[in-house]
Amino acid sequence: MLRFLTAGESHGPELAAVIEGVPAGFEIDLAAVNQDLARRQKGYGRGGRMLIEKDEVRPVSGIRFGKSIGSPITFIIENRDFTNWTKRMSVKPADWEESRVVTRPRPGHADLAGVLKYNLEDIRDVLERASARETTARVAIGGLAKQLLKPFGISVLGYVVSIGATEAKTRADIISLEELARITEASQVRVADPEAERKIIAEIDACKETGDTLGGIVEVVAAGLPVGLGSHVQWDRKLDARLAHALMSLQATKGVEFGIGFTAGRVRGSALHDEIGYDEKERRFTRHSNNSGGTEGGMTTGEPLRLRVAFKPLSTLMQPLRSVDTKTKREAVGTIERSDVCAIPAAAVIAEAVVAFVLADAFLEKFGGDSRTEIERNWRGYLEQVRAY
Ligand code: EPS
Repeated sequence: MLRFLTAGESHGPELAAVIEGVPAGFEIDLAAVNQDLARRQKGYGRGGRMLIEKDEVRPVSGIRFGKSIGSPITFIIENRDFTNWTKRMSVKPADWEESRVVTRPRPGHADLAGVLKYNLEDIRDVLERASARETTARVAIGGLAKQLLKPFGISVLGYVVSIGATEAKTRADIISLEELARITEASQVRVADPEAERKIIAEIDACKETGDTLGGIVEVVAAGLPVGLGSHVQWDRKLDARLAHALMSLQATKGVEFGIGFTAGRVRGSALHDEIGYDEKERRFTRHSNNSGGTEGGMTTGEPLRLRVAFKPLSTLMQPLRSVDTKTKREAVGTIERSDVCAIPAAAVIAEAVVAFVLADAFLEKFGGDSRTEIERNWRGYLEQVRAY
């Protein structure tokens, strides 16, 4: 239903995103999209690049007078850093310089597999696109997706659970997503736990000192979902599978888990499954727990969606690991590129965006129509059908 493509190199002139399948009649708040882009730029542990960039979308199609018109929406985002890279990222053959060619692949990066696969001499041809700079476009797309969900009472939030070995309290006592959003937004590392925040900042400083990097785990929660998004009938329609696919496509992702995740493989069924109840007043089925993370049979249960994503530490180390020069085949160390020590606070915003996109896609699939009015009619009718069941 909803699909997108992104394009652009990290140090090229611009990034682009084309989003197809946005129905007509949705108010598009560009300031909210830009706010998400600003959230992605924040976070303790970022390198010098974020001081150069000020990410903002330039919409060039699909929106008129503040509303979607049903045609593809295109966002352009400028790479301000390009002015420092005009020669190195030039499209002109005459600008090629042998001394600029990158030949020392970084362990953990797309560098080596990329040059071998595409038969390229310069690792830069691979690293520019493999770069997590691309996630800027995905956050803009997610920002748009959130605006398709918001009128139907669906909200999505990403925050940090752990960085390195330090785990933050997840604050199960905070029940409203708005409150959790406010608290994690105020944190330099997007956690809801000041004690953990202090430890994490100290750990990031220690890693910076030794030229090392840090990974972490983020959690995404979505509230307000109706029962029945996704489907049990076919492998590629299962919502959790679609979410895992989208999340695993993020740079540096190593794992995704739903609800209690891998722990599900270590406990008995009686301790795991979420027992069912019924609220007579509200006329709705309820659950006594949410260990599933809000999906069963590849469909939403109507409980909040809760998932976690593990990201490995960044592969650009200022104290580089052993590698081999692809030209000389002699032992060398990985290339040093300017980079971040830790990008996990940004990863939380990115994972949130990716989840919002998949949910918007599943929502449109269920209630599909060409206009907001049509979707709203289908949505109301379905909610009444479920209540009357
Ligand atoms: C990245 C390397 C760094 C990061 C970049 C991702 O860029 P640079 O080499 O220009 O300093 O800052 O992330 C972003 C630019 C961004 O917007 O998130 C990498 O190699 O993946």
